Formats: sequence, structure tokens, C-alpha cells
Amino acid sequence: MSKYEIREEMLDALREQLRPTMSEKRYRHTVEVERMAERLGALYAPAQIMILRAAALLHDITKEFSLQTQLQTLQKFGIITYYSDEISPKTLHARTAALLIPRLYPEFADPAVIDAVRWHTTGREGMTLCEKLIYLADYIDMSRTFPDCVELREMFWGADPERMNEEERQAHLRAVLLSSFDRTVRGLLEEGALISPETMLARNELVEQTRRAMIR
Ligand code: DGI
Ligand code: FE
Ligand code: FE
Repeated sequence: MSKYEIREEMLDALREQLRPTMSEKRYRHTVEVERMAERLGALYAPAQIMILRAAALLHDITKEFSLQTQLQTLQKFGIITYYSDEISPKTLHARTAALLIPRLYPEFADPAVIDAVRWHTTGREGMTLCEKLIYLADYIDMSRTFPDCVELREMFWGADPERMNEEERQAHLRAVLLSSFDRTVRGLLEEGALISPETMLARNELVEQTRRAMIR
């Protein structure tokens, strides 16, 4: 048995603990990501639903820190920050949240929770199933109204994944994830933003896996 058994009442307490630390909008997003993570977990990782729900609740705990606080937090943990970090400010909260979980919420410091939080913004090559599900849950949670998010939510649930067999369901997750990375990259290109290498590697890996599955 893992040292980090997560129980329902722990998630209830965590929600109450988090609520006063963030804006109403961010809290609403947070609990909606928890709901979506639970639904995705029921389909793809029933044994890891509690890990997914904890990661969902914790994924944006530092989202509202200023750039200066993000950089200071990284530095306090002995991490050297670069100019590239300063011009990709939106990627920093995933790193600072992952670093702070053991200190602020030690009962949830399961490596699976921390990794899902760490990679929820950029993704990475070789993502675990939990990392993928949190990445997707964050993208398509019910509080999101941005067209890309609405379209991706419809792409995922509109195909009726509950009725698919295992192989179809895996291919579906791959296709939806690839679309989400493509949309993110497209958006970053539009903005002239820096694209993290992790994002490109995650996207390319999905392209390869999709092509490979097609020729089988
Ligand atoms: O924290 P949320 O808003 O809920 O969602 P998120 O953690 O996925 O952050 C989304 C933002 O992060 C969005 O504005 C795009 C940006 N982002 C994602 N990947 C990258 C990135 N920004 C840069 N510069 N580079 C990336 O690779
Ligand atoms: Fe985030
Ligand atoms: Fe989020």
C-alpha cells in the first residue's frame, strides 16, 4: 500500500484549505478540473482516480503568483532561472506548484501527484497516463469557454468514448491529446511566444505514435 493513501475526506479538507488562497475564478476552474479528472479517470485509470483528483486540486496553486514570486520560489529551491523563464511566465506555475506540494500539502506528496502537476502546462515526452489525463482535464474542464477548449471537449466526449473498446479508447486519447498540443503550439506561434522544448517533444511523440498505430 502506498504511503500516500488519499481518502475522500482529505480531498474535502484540501478544497476548503485551497478556496481562500485563490480567486473565485481559479477555484471554480480547480474544482471543475477535479470533476473532469474524475470522469477521465473512470474511463482510463480507475485505480488512480484519487491521485488524479488530488493532482487536479493542486495543479494551479501557484498560478496567481507574480512573475517575481515565481522566480523567487524557484531560486529558493536552488534552481537557476534564465531569461527564457522570464519570457515564458505561464509555464512557471507548474514548476513552483510541484516544488511546493511537499512543503505545503505533505499528505499529497505522492510522486504521481507531483509529476502530474509538474507537467500539466507543457507536457513532456514519455508522459505517464496520470500526466496525460491531468493535462487533458485542465484543457477541457467545464468552466472553459475558449473556442479551442470547447471544440476539444466536444471532440473528446462527442465521440462517445464510454462505448469504445480498449484499443479505440487509447487511440482516441492519443488523437485528442495531439489536437490539444497542436492547438497550444498554434496559439503560441500566433503570439510569437517561446515554445518549450518539452511541448514540442510531447507533440512529436504523439505524431509518431499515431502514425505507427495507422500502419499496424
Ligand atoms: O494554468 P491554466 O491557465 O489553467 O492552464 P495551463 O497551465 O495549461 O497554462 C496555459 C498557458 O500556458 C497558455 O497561455 C499557454 C501557456 N503555455 C503552454 N505551453 C507553453 C506555454 N507558454 C509558453 N511560453 N511555452 C509553452 O511551451
Ligand atoms: Fe496551469
Ligand atoms: Fe489549470
